[in-house]
Amino acid sequence: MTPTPVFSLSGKKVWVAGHRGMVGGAIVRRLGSEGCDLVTVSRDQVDLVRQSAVEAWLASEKPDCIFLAAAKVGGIQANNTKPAEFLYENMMIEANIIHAAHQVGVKKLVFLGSTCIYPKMAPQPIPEHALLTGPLEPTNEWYAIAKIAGIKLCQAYRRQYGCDFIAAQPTNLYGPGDNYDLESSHVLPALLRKAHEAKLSGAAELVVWGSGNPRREFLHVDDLADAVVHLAKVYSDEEHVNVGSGSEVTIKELAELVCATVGFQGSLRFDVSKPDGTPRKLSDVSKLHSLGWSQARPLQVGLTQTYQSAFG
Ligand code: GFB
Repeated sequence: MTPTPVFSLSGKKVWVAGHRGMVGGAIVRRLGSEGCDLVTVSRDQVDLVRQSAVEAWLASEKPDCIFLAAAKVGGIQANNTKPAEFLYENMMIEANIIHAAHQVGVKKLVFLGSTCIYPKMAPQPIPEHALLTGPLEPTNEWYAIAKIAGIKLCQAYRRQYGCDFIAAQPTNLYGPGDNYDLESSHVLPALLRKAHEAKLSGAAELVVWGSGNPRREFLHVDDLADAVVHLAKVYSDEEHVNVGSGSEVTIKELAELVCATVGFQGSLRFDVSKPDGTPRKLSDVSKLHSLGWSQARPLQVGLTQTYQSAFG
């Protein structure tokens, strides 16, 4: 059963922070059917890491609602090798926006986190209350700490000032607008590109980082956008909400699925000099389902759409 809406987007001024990114871009597309007045701003105009720039922008625009999708993001290698950038930029962006949103009286803010906020050895599927119950996965603890701070900022501003700020935790995402750079990307776009290029060059094998044993859950970014717009309308509480598909595959299974989708018939070679990262992170999505959202498309469907739009 869909809960009664607590916030209407219709006719509201809505700022999507991070609209050039994969997530922000998907939220902009999704908001196209909500009848709201959408505003965006480029990095050249407002550097979100600078507090004075963010305060001036929000004081002049005074949006009713913000989707906070702006972030420094990357795959396992980028996270592992640029800890300062991932910690500093993400903390600054979210602190600047959340504090200024409170100052100008923003009525609803949706903060986007990540499932890497959970302990490395969290129970599976991971319930929301597993947050801060154990040590983090070292390859992405910098990003995770920043995202945990973002959740806590939403909670603190709600407690102290009564702000209707909520947090959603997306699982591993893919889809239009993804990063296909092999050093800094996530696994799914990396494997799509590697398989495509291997097919074109007639290569005999494709290199997969790590052992292939870690398990990951994947959600198409348009499904994520639909879920967070739904949460903006129906959810208003302190606890963050997991947003995932509820199903997982091993990296080896993902690589096989990608090869079948692309039509690459060579073999897989596992490069164990590369890190595996967290062994498993499957979201417990029962809270999201109880709030009336469970529309995730199957991985095979989303993978085929993504391959066709990126390389077709
Ligand atoms: O997607 P990914 O980079 O990030 O890697 P995480 C997931 C798994 O895929 C790891 C393996 O076990 C990688 O070793 N993998 C195999 C590959 N081949 C490749 C490849 O060619 N490229 C990449 N990138 N991986 C990220 C976090 O963790 O998840 C972020 O670092 C964020 O902070 C994001 O939370 C959602 O899933 O390990």
